Parts: sequence; structure tokens; C-alpha cells
Amino acid sequence: MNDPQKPTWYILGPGAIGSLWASYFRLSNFHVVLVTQSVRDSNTIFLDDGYTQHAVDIEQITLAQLVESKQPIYNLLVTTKAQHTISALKLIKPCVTEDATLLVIQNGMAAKDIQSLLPKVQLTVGITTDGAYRTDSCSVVHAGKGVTTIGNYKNTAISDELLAQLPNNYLHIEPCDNIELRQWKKLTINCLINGLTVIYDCKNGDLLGIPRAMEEMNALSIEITQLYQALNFNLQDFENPYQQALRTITTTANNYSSMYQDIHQHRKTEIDYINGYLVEKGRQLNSPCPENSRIVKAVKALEAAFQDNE
Ligand code: KPL
Repeated sequence: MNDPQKPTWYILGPGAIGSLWASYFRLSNFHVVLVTQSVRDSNTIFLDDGYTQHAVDIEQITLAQLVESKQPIYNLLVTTKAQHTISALKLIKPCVTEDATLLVIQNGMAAKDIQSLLPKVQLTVGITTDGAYRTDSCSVVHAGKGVTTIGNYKNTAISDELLAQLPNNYLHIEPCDNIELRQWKKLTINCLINGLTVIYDCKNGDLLGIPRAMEEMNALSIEITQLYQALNFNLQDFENPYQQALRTITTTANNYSSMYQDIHQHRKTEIDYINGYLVEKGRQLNSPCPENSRIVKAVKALEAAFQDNE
């Protein structure tokens, strides 16, 4: 049942995280509209939360139907991959109200481009350690309970009002005052792990047993630290990237990284927004990043072998 006191959330990006949030919003009695690329067979999402199987009915609309209908969007959760975000947002921009709340949960650093496209919206960025995967287009498994850290892109405090409008009963959501720093830290980890799991075709933890991969991880760590110096970052904010990545691959040893999953499902990866983002920063600062460039080239070579399945 929809609770009339609760706002409607539109969700752009019906992948694993989008489906997870859509289901938990619905289970919390929010009205949810899932925005999809094309018409899907079913309006039900089957959620396996580790204890219970839920069959959750969710209203769906295609991007084209949404644009045509011109329905106003006051609350939008974006969980598309970074590379698809701007084109999708450009399409639905006429529907997004000027002062809408936009929560973006994705890897990479697309927030600046989103805020430029929609300058007046309240942009909130989320970084999640929830593990979720889809077993088919209508079924999602919440495999690992993590934390979603949310912070306003302009580093203002998250309001209690926004927090109350999220599915807190089901997800661990924590506000953060400096989300940009958190994004950089997450980006650093993703730069050290994701590409290597693709190149060596392995789970996160398997990298530990591949001496060549560990050498490359160390070289990436050194290069990224130099870049952060060139960017005038306070290095005390960043633990040694190599040590941090070692911890992450140990705690997520059995996970297949998101980039590994993309390649295996023949989807374009977020490489341009991860290692590619640092390569571009390095280029702007005259601080070349050959180690990161090599990762970008290797991943793109694999992507070139298939059509994007997104
Ligand atoms: O965030 C991740 C990802 O796969 O994108 C890591 C931290 C590498 C965990 O798998």
C-alpha cells in the first residue's frame, strides 16, 4: 500500500542496486516508479534479502513514455552506470522539477556533470557497500548487507527530512558531511582493484595469489599518490592506497568486482569514470598516469570485442 504521506520516488537504472532500492522503498510503502529502457515482461521484482523471498509489485515506465507524459519528478534516485547517466538525464530533464531531490548512487565521479546539467536540484551522492546482484531482469539478491553513505554534493549537511524519506528500515544509510572525499577514496580503491580483476579474470581475493597483479596494484598506488600530490590533496586524508586495497580484497575476497561482472555480461564498463578519470586529471596537470592508462587500454580492448548489452 502507498502511504500518502510519503513522497513518490522515480528510479532511473533498474540494475541490481536500483532494483534493491525500488523493492525496499515499496516495502516501506513509498510510491515508486521504475524508469526502464524498454517495456519489461513483469511489474514484479523478486527480492531475496537473505532470509525472505519478497514479490514486490512496482510501477514501471519506459524513458520514452516518461518523456511523453511530462509527469513532474520531485524525487529521483539515479543508479545507472556513470556512462549512461548524462544521456538519460538529458532526456528526462523536462520532467525533473527545478528544486527536485536527486540521489545518485554509482561508482565514478559523474556528480559534477550532473550538477552542471541540473544546476538547481539538490544533488545528494551515495556510496554503497551493499552487495547485490540480479539473477534475471526481475530478480535481485541482496547478497551482502553493507552501508550506504550519503552526502550532499555541495558538502552541506543532509537534512533529517531527506533521511526520513529513505528506506531506513531495510538499508543502513549514514549521512556524511564530506562526501567528495569519500568519493575520492572509493575511486582510489576501484582504480586499484576493478581493472585488475578484469585483466586477470578473477575474484577480488584471487588477486592476492597473482604476484604480477600485486606488483601492478602497487605501481598504481604509487602513481595515484603522486597524482594526489599534484592535485594538492592532503595525503593524510588518504591511507596508503595499496594497503587500503589489500584490506578491501581481503574483506571482499569472494566478490566478483562490478567491472568483472560487466565484462562477463557484455556490458560496457565504467572504466572512463574510474582509471580513465584519473588519466584525464593527470593529463590536465601534466602529471602522466601510464599505469592507469594501461588499465584503461586493457579493459577497452576487452570491451571492443562485444556490443553493449545494457
Ligand atoms: O566497489 C567495488 C566494485 O566491485 O565496484 C569493490 C570495492 C571492488 C568490491 O567489489
